[in-house]
Formats: sequence, C-alpha cells, structure tokens
Amino acid sequence: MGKIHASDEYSKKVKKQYKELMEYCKVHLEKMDNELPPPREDFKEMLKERGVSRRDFLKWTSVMTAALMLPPMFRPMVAQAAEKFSRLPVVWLHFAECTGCSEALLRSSYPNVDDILLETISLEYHETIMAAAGYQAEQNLEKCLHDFAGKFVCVIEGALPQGLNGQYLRLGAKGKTGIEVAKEVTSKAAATICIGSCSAFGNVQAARPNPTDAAGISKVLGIKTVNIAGCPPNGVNFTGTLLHFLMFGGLPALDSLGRPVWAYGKRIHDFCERRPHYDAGEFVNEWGDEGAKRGWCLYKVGCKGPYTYANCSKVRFNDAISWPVMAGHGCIGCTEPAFWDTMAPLEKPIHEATIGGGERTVDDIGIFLTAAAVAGVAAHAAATALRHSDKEKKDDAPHESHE
Ligand code: FSX
Ligand code: SF4
Ligand code: F3S
Repeated sequence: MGKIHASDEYSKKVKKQYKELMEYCKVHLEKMDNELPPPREDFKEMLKERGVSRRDFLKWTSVMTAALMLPPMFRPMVAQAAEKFSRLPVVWLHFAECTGCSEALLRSSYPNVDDILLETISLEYHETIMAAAGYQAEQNLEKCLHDFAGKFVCVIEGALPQGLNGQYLRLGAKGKTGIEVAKEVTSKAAATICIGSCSAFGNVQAARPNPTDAAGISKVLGIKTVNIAGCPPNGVNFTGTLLHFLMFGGLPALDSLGRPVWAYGKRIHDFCERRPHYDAGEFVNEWGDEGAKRGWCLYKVGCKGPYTYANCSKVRFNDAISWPVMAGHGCIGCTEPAFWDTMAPLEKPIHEATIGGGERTVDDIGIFLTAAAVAGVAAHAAATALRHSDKEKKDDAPHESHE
C-alpha cells in the first residue's frame, strides 16, 4: 500500500511539473510570436502546396513530440513551433569541412515536414547558397548581426584550424580568420548550434596528424554549443533542436559532449534491427558471404554501433527509409569525437586493434563488448547524472529546457 501511495505521489508531482512546463512553453511561444520577424510565407499554405496533408502534419507532430521526449499533450506546442520555424533568424557559417552537412539537409529527393522546415528556415546568411558575394556578403552579415543581435541562432559547419594563429583558414573579402569570424558571430547569437562532427569535435580536420591544429568550436572558443554530431548529421536532430529552442527558449538537456540527450542518449546497437543476430552469435565474416545475404550482424566487418551514441537506428535517414547498417555497411561511429582515430580500422572490429587481433570467439567478443559498453554507459550516465543534479539544484522541473 505504502509503495502504491508513493508512486501516486510521484505521478502527481510529475503531472504538475509537466503542466507547469506546458504553461511556460505557451507563454514562451507567445513571446516569440511578438518578437520574431513576420512570416515570409504562410506555413499551412506551404504544406498544402508541397502535398503534405493535415493528417501527415499531425502524424509528424506526434513523432517529433515523442522524439523530443515530451508527453503527447505537447503536440499542439510542437505544431505552433513548426509554424514559427521560418521566422527564426539564422546565420550559418562554414569553416573547415566538406559542406556535406548542408547538402544532406537541404537536398532531399521529396519533401517531408522536416525538409520543408529546413528549406524555409530564415537564412539571413549562408555562404553556400546565398547569392551575395565579397563585400556585399559581409555587409549582409553585419546588418544581420546588428538587426538581430541576441536573437538569431548561429549554426556552424566545420572545424577551426588554430595553427599559425588561425591563418590556415581565411574567409571573405576582408580575409578574416575563421576564429575571428566565429568569435564575432557567436558572441552576438542567442545560441550556437554546431552541425556535424567537424564543428562539434574537429572530425576529419582534427584526425591524426592534424597539421593545422584544428578543433571543434566549443574547444577553440571556450563556449557552450549544442553539438548535432554526425558526418553528416541527421536532419531530424537539427529540426528537433530548433523546435525545442522555439518552444522553451533554451537549450535541450545535453550529454557531456554537448549532444542533445533526446537524440544521442542511446547507442546505435540498442535499436539495431540486426541486434538479434548479434545476440545469437550470427555474424557477417566477409563482404558478400552467406551471413551478409541473410542480414546478420556486421560487428566482425567493423560495425562500431556498440560504441556509438546516436538515434540512426531509430529515426533512420531520408524520411526513415534507411540508415548505414540497414544499407549493409557497419556504423563507423561518426557521432563520436575523434572517430577517424579511435574507431579505425573502420572495417575491422575494434577489439583486433585494442586486444590483440586474430579470430575471436563470440564469447570473447561478448565479454569485451559488454565491458566496453558498461564503461561507456557508466561514463554517459555519470555525465548525464552530473548535469541533471547540477540542473536540479537550479530548477526542479522534469525537463531541462527553460534555462
Ligand atoms: Fe564535417 Fe559537414 Fe562530415 Fe562534411 O559541413 S561532419 S566533413 S559531412 O560536411 O562538417
Ligand atoms: Fe547492429 Fe552493428 Fe550492433 Fe551488429 S554490432 S547489432 S550491426 S549495431
Ligand atoms: Fe554515423 Fe553510425 Fe549513424 S556511421 S550515420 S553514427 S549509423
């Protein structure tokens, strides 16, 4: 009886906190409505024109609400935030990278709600797709920093080379270093979102031997960034982060690496459709073998899913059509810092490099992976718990959003 009573009390407390959070969200959305520039296009009309029915849109709000780890009562708020999406001023910077992140987000074969949102985002400045060049482009940036100071979101693709005082990367008509541009823009932004593992952690530019001494934005500038890791990252994780920002005006709960917990809180391995084969010891041993034809686990041909925190196996890519492991190649761990160095060789199991190589039995692999996974989960849980306890001291709400 005592236990039931305690759980009733707990559920009442949680309900009350969610209600308060919803009130907060409503007030914040209203505030955004008054503060944001007017819409350039009518969102509902736009959905209609692109063939997205009301039913599709409602379905999308349910998926997104669940993805953001919010209860269903937040669906109308997610819909309202989506309507405001195209009004949020965004400055999008490019540093050392391949531009694959922009390509992945902005080029879709057919539109779903996420794609439409990304297409209509209010890009005040985006070096890859804007028409302006040279001094005119710099003027656009200066105007935006002035007009939307403290209100725009800075999105960054690419790492910052630090060697020779940043001289390996000079940009624009005035030849400023990447570090100078990044400092100038992020200091005026309401929030900085690093899109892709390059801006988040340095990625390929920072891989050994890292001749330009490249690193991620947070490390170089010493600022807090939201890191939408992946090479390239999943558009859903970016859309969700912006929706969260519109709904609560703050950053979502982040793990110790700055990644939103709602998107990067679980391992690829935990939701992989090949997982039953891993558990049964059924592995692909070489490309094209019988196991490959049967869709068995890719661990022995290098899958790093057991060490990689991301939601690829859950949300997939391109309107949930597929993801790397489904397409037949192991995960290379692209959402983890320094994965080019730590996950290499990419088509061999990690244990061959770390515990001596050679053929291993499934039991060996299991023991090694379990130990690695426990260590990873423990580190992740500890970091998250630290953040939570830190936050709880400030705020007893069930969701770490309105910071
Ligand atoms: Fe990096 Fe993005 Fe990989 Fe490329 O810009 S995360 S190299 S997909 O393009 O930054
Ligand atoms: Fe899936 Fe890779 Fe885990 Fe195998 S090792 S179950 S392919 S994530
Ligand atoms: Fe990257 Fe692995 Fe997902 S390679 S895209 S984290 S499946």
